Amino acid sequence: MVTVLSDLAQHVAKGLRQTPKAISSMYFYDDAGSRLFQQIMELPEYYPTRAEFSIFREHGAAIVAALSPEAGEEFALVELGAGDGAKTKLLLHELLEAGRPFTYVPVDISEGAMTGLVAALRQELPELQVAPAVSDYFTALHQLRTRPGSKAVLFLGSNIGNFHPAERLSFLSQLAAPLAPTDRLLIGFDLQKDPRRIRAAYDDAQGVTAAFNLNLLTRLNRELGADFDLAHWQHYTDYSPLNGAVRSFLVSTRAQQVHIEALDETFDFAAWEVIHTENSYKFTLPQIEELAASAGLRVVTAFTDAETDFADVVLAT
Ligand code: AVJ
Repeated sequence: MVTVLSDLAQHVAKGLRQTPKAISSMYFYDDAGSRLFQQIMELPEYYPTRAEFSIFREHGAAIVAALSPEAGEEFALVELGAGDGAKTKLLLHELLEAGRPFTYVPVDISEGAMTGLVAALRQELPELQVAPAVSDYFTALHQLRTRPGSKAVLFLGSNIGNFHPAERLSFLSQLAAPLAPTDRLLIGFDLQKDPRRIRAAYDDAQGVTAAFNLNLLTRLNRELGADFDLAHWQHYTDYSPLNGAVRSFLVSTRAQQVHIEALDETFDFAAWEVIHTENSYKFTLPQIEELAASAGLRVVTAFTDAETDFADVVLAT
């Protein structure tokens, strides 16, 4: 019998056969995961969203001016990983007020998040032209290459922090490749700061981040017929100021076996063995400059909040 395995099944098979075991944070975002991330953004410990909000409130007009082509030419505002688009709405308001002709192209991997965003935009900004796409980043990059006309690409919220350093550069180079000289890229970077604040942002007191991480196992149970018993798994996270990486893990609190029906395979977990589920890198401003230069991009302008917790950087080829 030939079985066609889903992307998720193939990824999990590979990730759980390797040492250390790992599953990509991309798979956090089923509809429940997207809703949990929206709750994370409201947490007192999770400062990045509020910091980026404050940058957009303070510098929205300057950001919009740096993003849109001068001649009043029609352009596409493409947002990768749009989520609930809450922060982007500030920029959309600014662009509409400035009378810039554009179409908003939100891209997100979660169908539920996209449906919610489109409905909210219809309501709040009925004059806005929206062309949504439900896809992962790689499909989105492909569509970007084939999209004619001027564009500005948004990659906010420190989503870039999820990439390993090597993948980060290759992703950024691929983002840069289809850009014409007047096109722009706006990227949000979480900055290195008090390590205790960073760690707390990924291990909140209410346990919402734990629920977000553990939801990955619920997803595998539902979508792949796995039998993870959530009573024997824990969320754990650490931050290293040496490389700026927050790493998140699911910890097996006892020796156990997990069967995954879709793979027809049983996996062994030793007591305290982990599944590495996420990296969230934090940056310094010199690192951002260096990254941009390596990808063949120049920094047009960079905006930070008053506490220098976060940076939104406008880049061009
Ligand atoms: C959506 C990738 C920006 O890394 O800060 C939040 C996801 N993970 N808490 C981040 C996340 C745990 C978030 N990003």
